[in-house]
Amino acid sequence: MRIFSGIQPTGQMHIGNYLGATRNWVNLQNEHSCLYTVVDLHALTTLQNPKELHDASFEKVVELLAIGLDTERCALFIQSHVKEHTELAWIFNTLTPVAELERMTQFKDKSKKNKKNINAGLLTYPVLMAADILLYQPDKIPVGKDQVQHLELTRMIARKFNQQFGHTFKEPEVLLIEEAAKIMSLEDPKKKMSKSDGPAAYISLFEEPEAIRKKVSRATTDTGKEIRFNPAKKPGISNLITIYSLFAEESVHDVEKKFADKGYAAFKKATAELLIEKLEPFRQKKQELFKRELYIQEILKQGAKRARSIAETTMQDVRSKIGLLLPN
Ligand code: AQP
Repeated sequence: MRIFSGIQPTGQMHIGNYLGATRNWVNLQNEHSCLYTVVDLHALTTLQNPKELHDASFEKVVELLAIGLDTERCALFIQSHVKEHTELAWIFNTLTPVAELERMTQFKDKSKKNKKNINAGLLTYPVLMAADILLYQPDKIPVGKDQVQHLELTRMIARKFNQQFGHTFKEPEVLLIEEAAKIMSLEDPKKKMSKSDGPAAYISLFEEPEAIRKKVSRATTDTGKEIRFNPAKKPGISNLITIYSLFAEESVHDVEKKFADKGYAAFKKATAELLIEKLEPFRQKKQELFKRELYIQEILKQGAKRARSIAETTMQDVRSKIGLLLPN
């Protein structure tokens, strides 16, 4: 099976990104042919500071290696190193109805958050994402729930292209980790955990122990005092139970039982200590890897080479199918 996925170089990876998507990337590399990319061009829709984008792209690669991606077993590359992404995105732009893009939840959310810069890239983001994916003809895409709508659009674009120009693209399927598909904000547990809601909303995977203690202890909880999983009535505690259960690798039921006679304060303390223990190796590895710039550059060179070889084959087929006059 071929697996493909991407992550934006905006801010540090948080536990929502990890539990919902990137932890699965690490597991999948053992059994499948995996391509993973840091989508720097996507980040331009919200991050237009050259130094920040440059540094964040390098940092994201370091983070992915720190959590366990092994480039002997997967290809890791930077989106902009493979030019075919933008070429295919342009072609897909001409097939995608604007109305479909305007109804995307992420576009609506991000337009609200970026009122001063509602650029065309925010609207066409899912078209570039469709190009990222379809270039590699993957079977499955491991993502969090927030990306499912974009995946449906990707499948629609693939179908439309195939109908119009002859069968070219596979329709890839989404791969969700059901229990982790949507980790919620610590501040407002009715919203997904998101970097752009500010540092109190999320826990970075590389957060200092003291900050983890503070953030968990301040996490919004609900009325009552029982540790009971009920996302509708107790969204705050349920979110913490989910986080605890996934990091401890214990079922939700076992977590409820373990804390049955404890209050919120004791449960939060235990959750913070568990996170500190589980995240410490990532923090250390990240510090080590930061110093190995040449090694990282070599990894990215090899990753792009592997990605390009697949992307070029797809694009040759696409160019000829849509009737572009090919150079000699
Ligand atoms: N809260 C979440 N729960 C589960 N999965 C999540 N993902 C993101 N948030 C959650 C998944 O992480 C992968 C990488 O996502 P991204 O690079 O698109 O990051 P993002 O969605 O932009 O993350 P943020 O924090 O929400 O960033 P901002 O605030 O900048 O928009 C994807 O597979 C995503 O599903």
